[in-house]
Amino acid sequence: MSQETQARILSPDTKRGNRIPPGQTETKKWPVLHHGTVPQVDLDKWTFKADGLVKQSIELSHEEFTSLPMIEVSADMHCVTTWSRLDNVWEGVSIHEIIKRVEPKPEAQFVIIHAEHGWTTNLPLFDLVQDDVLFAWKNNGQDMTPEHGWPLRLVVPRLYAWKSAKWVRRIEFTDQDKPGFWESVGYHMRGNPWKEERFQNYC
Ligand SMILES: Nc1nc2c(c(=O)[nH]1)N[C@H]1C(S)=C(S)[C@@H](COP(=O)(O)O)O[C@H]1N2
Ligand SMILES: [Mo]
Repeated sequence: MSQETQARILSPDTKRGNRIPPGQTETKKWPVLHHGTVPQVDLDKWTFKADGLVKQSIELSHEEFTSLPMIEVSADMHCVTTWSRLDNVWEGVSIHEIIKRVEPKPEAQFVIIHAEHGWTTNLPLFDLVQDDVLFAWKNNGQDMTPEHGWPLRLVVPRLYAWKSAKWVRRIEFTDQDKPGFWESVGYHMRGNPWKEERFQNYC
């Protein structure tokens, strides 16, 4: 069973006077966007792993993961295809719960997020360890549908939403910034919507 919510966090970007980043348009709907098909997930076989350059790798069952302390984060969501959906309330497990269990080594400056079907995305460790980053299975009071990433999705509110991996299964801590799925076809290695970091600049 899930724990009671331990903390309510407001993503700092929700306090901006103008909450819509340059080139974005607000949508009230919640579009579904991803590469490939929605995975069929068997919760009995599902595991969450955190490994790589860490002091202690972990592997958790679905029951173990959803028994970790929960937080609630209010945050905006910005897709690089130009839609922004404001005021999402996400519920799940803070990134800090994972970080304190694995203890990344000092050389681990980047992470690769691994999702079902081998889909990946990369980001700097700095952006992952912010207080508004969580692994969520609820949005606005309800369990997410499989289309939106159930049973578990990463939410990194301050970067473009392609970093918020749906169907996440593993975090790999690395010392090199290796491009993930979209990054390897030209999307930005960081993806800050306020700087319009949509694509890499190739020389
Ligand atoms: N596993 C996986 N996660 C993914 C994607 C994907 O292709 N595969 N697409 C990303 C993109 S581009 C966006 S905008 C958001 C969309 O989330 P939503 O469908 O819940 O709105 O999921 C992100 N997470
Ligand atoms: Mo996106």
